[in-house]
Amino acid sequence: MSSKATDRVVIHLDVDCFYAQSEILRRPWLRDRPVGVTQKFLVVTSNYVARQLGVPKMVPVDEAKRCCSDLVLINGEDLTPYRYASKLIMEVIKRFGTVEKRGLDECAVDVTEEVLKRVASANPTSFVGHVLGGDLTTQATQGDLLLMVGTQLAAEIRCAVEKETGYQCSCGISHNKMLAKMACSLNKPDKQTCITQSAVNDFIVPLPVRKIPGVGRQTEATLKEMGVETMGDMQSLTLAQLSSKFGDRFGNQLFDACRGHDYSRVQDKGFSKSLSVEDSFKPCSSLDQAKEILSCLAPDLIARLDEDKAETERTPKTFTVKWKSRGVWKFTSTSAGMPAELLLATVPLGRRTQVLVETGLRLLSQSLQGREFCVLNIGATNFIKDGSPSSADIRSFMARPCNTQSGVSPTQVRGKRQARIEREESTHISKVSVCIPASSSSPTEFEEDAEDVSADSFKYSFQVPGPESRRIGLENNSCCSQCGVEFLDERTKQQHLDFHLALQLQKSENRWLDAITPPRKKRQRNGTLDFFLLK
Ligand code: DCP
Ligand code: MG
Ligand code: MG
Repeated sequence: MSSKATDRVVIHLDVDCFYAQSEILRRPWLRDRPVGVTQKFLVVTSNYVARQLGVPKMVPVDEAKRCCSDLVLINGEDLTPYRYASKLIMEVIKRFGTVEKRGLDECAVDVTEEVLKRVASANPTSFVGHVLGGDLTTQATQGDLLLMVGTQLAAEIRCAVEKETGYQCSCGISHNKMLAKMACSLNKPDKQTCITQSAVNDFIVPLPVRKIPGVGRQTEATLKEMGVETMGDMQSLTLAQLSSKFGDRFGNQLFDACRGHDYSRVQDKGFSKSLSVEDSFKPCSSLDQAKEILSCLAPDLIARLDEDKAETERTPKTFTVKWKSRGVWKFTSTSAGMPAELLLATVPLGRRTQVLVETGLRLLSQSLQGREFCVLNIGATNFIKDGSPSSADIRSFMARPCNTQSGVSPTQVRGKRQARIEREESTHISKVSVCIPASSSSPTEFEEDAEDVSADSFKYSFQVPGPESRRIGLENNSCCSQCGVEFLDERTKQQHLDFHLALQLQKSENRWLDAITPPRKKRQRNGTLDFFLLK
């Protein structure tokens, strides 16, 4: 056995009956009663009292009620409290090592560093919790000693999580992510299990291949054709056989996995690359039904986008809609530029929902072409980090749409940049005038055609065709000429064009600053652009 296989300690944590615990923590009087959490017609999870009375996870509500007439059912369709709890729990766990989140209620933690420190200072002699691996008192290997300390740490983590958040969870401890996860589910709730290296093979041989991460129905079916149903069966296949069937990468992974090896590191993968919400329902094909479903999903996605924004300070650039038909495993995916209004917390929820539904319907009408669908997923992806001077300024610009009549007159503010946007009624051309005073001077009045780069202040102006000028014939001209984004209506069109206006403004200013600012001072230029919008 290579030392690489046993030199790390990984703990997998999974919260016990997560949604049910969350509901019970908010209603302590339900603690000893059987509780099921429902989404639509399903009990998605049940507490352990209910499980003992025969109500497992993921059963139809009717069936659950038949098993246990006393079952207290709580609607769990609003995921907000669970997401919040998840965040709190993960924060606690992060103190103990590198955390890889693997779902709302579970994660892997690499605790090797802390374990090595502790092993160096005191010789461990016993495990905490359940252990697979026979009598270790006489012949503990170096790997077993590491795992012993790992089990102590696991107990500490579980204790900290419960003390600080109220949630009980179970843990698996082993030398890699795959084994730790498998160990975790062996004893629940509020327990922990360690799989030592000497126990790995006996443990793994009878397991069905589906237990291997990445093995889904399709791979399972292919393996079955090859006469392989268990991990033990798979051990009889050569690396060449597996690679020729599944490709080098997956073939290698399978070859290792059926021997209990998993060399993938625990990685903090940061924030998820996409956010989405999903619903399944009876097959339907009409756009009216799609509209109804989209309207239900929209507030949830919007809430998640707002939460994500608050937590991660990033902005998604792409809006996605995916759907699939009954009996089909793969989603059909379609996407569009993220409508700016959808992301603005200052826009009323009703309006944001409307924008989302309209965008979703437009995508679906092109993609569905009358076909039936029974799962719909809407989401956001292509996140970019906020905080660069330009995006921050564009944000504030967009928060004050240009079509407001309540523009503020430019005031003589020392040291602040000012921009003035004037809409010419007759030509529908907007003129943007910018004045950037040097710190020693007050801004002077804007001048006609100012293009004067003086030492005291900088003034320039440029013209952009205003939204008004493009209003003529929206049907024929419903795409942005600058980036191709489609406009849904006049309002989104105007907002989008204002976005380009702000971008142009910022670019011009940056170009100028780059030209005139000595390198030492360049970094200081991320002040706020003040927009004084005149009509
Ligand atoms: N969940 C869901 N739909 C699924 C699977 C899970 O809504 N198909 C939700 C409900 C669970 C939560 O995710 O509470 C966590 O999933 P787990 O599989 O970890 O299940 P539990 O935490 O409920 O129970 P356990 O004690 O077995 O971990
Ligand atoms: Mg769980
Ligand atoms: Mg889980």
